[in-house]
Amino acid sequence: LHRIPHPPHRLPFLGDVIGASRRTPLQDSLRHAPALGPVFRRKAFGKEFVFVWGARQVADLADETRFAKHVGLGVANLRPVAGDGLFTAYNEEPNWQLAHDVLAPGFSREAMAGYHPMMLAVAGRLTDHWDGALAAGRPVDVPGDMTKLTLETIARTGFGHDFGSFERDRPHPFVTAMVGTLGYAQRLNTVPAPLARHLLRGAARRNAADIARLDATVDELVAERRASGGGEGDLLDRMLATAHPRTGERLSALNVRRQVITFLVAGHETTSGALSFALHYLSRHPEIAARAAAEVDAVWGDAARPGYDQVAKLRHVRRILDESLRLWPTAPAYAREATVDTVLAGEHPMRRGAWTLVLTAMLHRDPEVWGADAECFDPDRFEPAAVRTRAPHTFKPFGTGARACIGRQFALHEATLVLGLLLRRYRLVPDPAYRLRVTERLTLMPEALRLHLERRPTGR
Ligand code: MNH
Repeated sequence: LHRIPHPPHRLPFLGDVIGASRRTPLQDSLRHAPALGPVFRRKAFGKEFVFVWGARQVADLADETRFAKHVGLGVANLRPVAGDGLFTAYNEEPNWQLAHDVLAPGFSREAMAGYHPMMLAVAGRLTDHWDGALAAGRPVDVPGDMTKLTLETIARTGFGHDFGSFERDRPHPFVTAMVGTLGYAQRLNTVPAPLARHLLRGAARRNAADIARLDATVDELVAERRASGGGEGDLLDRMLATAHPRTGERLSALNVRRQVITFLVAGHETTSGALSFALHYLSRHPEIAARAAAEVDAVWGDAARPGYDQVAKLRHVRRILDESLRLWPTAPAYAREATVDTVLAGEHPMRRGAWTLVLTAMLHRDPEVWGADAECFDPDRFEPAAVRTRAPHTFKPFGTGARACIGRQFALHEATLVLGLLLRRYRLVPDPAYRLRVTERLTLMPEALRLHLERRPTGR
């Protein structure tokens, strides 16, 4: 460990806190990374972590015979919220494999095609809302509206539930509680453990109230479904009624509660951020937006309701999403632990159980992988020919291995569909004074992003 570089000016006890901010721990790490190199450590607020972002080292960490997901830091802090739900379960917890096997068919191609009409309907609520803003000459609140959209999408497709997000002036209490628990989980990382109980006493009380609110929302939604008897064939039906194909085992009532919270949170916050960053970049690159809009016109024609198969054909729109997730992977890091005594990338000895954080956001900006213009937005990096020549494991917005994102196709279908609809209908006009600032609450979101809209004359 002592051979791994760390920032200069380390203070006794407090560590590397000079220039560190509790509100932006990830962006601080990005600032330190280039000078410290592909493997470095930071000590702040009583804790020391090792970060990895070099392509060679990240590729080695993807070896599932020696490494696995580590439930630590932000993820571990969410255990009181999400328990042994899929995202926060320990690898060896039996409910992980059980829930994974029961829920995986809910993300098959057929299942996704089944969600498509509902996704379209929710997107229609968004364009109604945006048409209203356009008519009134008001700018739209991009992150706020994308959060409404993605929450409604996962709630309706997965659970047959309507939060009424677009009818509300203020976020649904479920969203406020969720934002509260994510923020709290992040703050726990920035307070030395022995002091946390004292420093965060008030916040801990609010967090308990937030968790109670999440539980109550979910219990209500489950009770509704039990009363109606199901038959929707959605995620909730699978959770309540599907037995494991081999063992016949079912999810317990308590575990169902954990899974519903997990999917409602994991299923919308990151997709909302991805869409928001994409819309920011599109507003700043009108030539890229025009090219993508032309693709939508060509592929969709003037079909009022694009079909499921017409979404994956938007290759350029999809590359815009990939490029946004490269610069701002909205889940900006993931943790890996050694499952055997081993040596990372032939250099760093790790004992079984030792762990490290993969800084995806930095991996995605490594000039050795992405070139000298790595900081620039350029969707052509994801042209097939360019992808083929890049080393494997250099683009990891959805994590890696057995514990990688189960909702990847869901998110990409939803986001491509929505970007397609928006690009076809509107021209996005940025506020020239806006400078991108990024809010961190475990996930990333562009702060206070507002855009003006114009109707595209040819667009539907
Ligand atoms: Mn998602 C795991 C990123 C959308 C449900 N997700 C992960 C991981 C990353 C991730 C990274 C791995 C974390 C880790 O290793 O600790 N997820 C994203 C991003 C988007 C996203 C960037 C959108 C863009 N995720 C979604 C959607 C859903 C979802 C949509 C559900 C509908 N994700 C999950 C679940 C897990 C997960 C569940 C945990 C999977 C497991 O461990 O088995």
